[in-house]
Amino acid sequence: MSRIRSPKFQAKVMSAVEAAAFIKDGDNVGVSGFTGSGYPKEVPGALADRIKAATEAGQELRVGLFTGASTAPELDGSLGASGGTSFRTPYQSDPEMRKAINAGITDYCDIHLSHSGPQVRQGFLGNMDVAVVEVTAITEDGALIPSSSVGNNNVYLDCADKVILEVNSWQSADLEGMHDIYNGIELPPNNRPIPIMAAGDRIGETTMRVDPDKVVAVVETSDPDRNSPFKSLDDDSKTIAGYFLDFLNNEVKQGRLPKNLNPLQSGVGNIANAVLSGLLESDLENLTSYTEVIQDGMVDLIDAGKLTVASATAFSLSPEYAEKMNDNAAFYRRHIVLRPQEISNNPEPIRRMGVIACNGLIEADIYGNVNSTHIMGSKMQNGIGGSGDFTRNAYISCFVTPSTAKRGDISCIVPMVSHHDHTEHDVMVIITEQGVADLRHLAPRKRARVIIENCAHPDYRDMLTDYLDRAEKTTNSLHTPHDLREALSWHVRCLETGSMKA
Ligand code: 0RQ
Repeated sequence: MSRIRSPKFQAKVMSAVEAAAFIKDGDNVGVSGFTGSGYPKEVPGALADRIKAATEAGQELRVGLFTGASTAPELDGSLGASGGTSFRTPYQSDPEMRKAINAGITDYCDIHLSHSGPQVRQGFLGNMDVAVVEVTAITEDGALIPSSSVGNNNVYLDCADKVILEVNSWQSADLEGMHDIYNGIELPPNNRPIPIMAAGDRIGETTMRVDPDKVVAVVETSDPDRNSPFKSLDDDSKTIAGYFLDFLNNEVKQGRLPKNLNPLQSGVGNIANAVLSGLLESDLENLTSYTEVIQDGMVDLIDAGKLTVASATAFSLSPEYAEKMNDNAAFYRRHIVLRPQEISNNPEPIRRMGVIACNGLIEADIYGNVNSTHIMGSKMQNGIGGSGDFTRNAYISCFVTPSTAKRGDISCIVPMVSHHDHTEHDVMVIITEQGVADLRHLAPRKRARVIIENCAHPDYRDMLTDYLDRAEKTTNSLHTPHDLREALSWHVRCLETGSMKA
């Protein structure tokens, strides 16, 4: 059966090149795509070609690019390399886009994922000119069946003047029914409570709406999502996962968490995936997840019957698991709900359900402030993504990281973070392969000793202790002792010599 069941939409089928011609210089373009899934596969490449041709002809063709989160080489890669992206928001992780951002070619506005859709609705980010959204199918009456991510699609479809749809037959037709599209978000003062009481609650419709008169083009594709494989689990990741599990088990023992825990949120990356693998080997049962991405580890937990339901906005699967999802979507849709990111990352249900958040970091300081986004204070890595949405509102907020980076040359525990994303007020637990720092109920000077003792790598412990001792002396033990002359000399030393040890 055709994936485009509506004759009205069938009449708008055209090539990607023809569709991309609807995008003009200066347009803001809202595209689908979240952590390598559900992004348009054809139109961005055609747009990048137009940008290159325009540049060669001495003409200006630059666009503002709005997504759900990170995408893939066909989108962020090609548009980043083209030099034609004047603005980018929110999370990204593509090397070409990162290069354009750090070179100042692309203005990057690193917005919390839960804020990005609402800020478009509110008009804070300018007019939304064109939406380019991948869907699995279009029904007879013009409803859109989402694909492997929802992200901000509903927002871009609502707000854009023109809409281009990519219908992707690689996505499983059985994804139909997995999504929960809530259309109840209004602008203040008309907003209403979001009626989600448990991770698996369904409160909306399984399809997205679009005004058919706004749809200018429909493009067909059968290209797969480009998800990258996770690295095989190394010893440090396994150790970190073990510490996280011990911590959770102790919370259960102390009566601070129920036996099946509270809903879990798990960030992107290899360590987050390792943590999920650790849960697989644990005795924990009947787990739930209220998170933003479904990773391989979560699929394993569903298969093992340990995770009853996972709510997210997207898949973030290895190629092998993406195929598995495609083959078995009819089974998984009984356990997975994919929602718009203005719901999956919304502080209200996260706080109400007492989500346990677990995210990666670049560096943490001895007081528990966290930098998730910048290398050496200046170079953008990926962005804050959903880590702030979950960390600030979690029942228990955890960060997991190896204690060092760059083969041990850089300590991930530093005197003062070189960029602030999550403050000490939001960060409850830090875990490295060295151990766990439970910061709850600790005042700053005690936090510092615990973080150095339990989380810093032994190669850096003495240096950090020495810093703290001297800072206490210099300030006469004020509330949060810092020697401001010394604090950032760590990073300066590393910039000059390539190593903090030098
Ligand atoms: O550099 O790429 O040159 O090798 O930073 O580090 O170890 O690969 O990091 O994949 O675990 O991600 C914070 C980036 C960690 C991620 C971050 C260098 C390191 C490497 C990447 P290379 P790793 P991971 C839900 C939640 C924000 C968004 C978020 C992230 C590169 O977790 O993007 O949490 N978080 N969202 O060598 C200098 C240090 C360093 C360092 C690492 N201290 N100093 N370089 N690196 N630590 C999902 C979404 O929101 C969608």
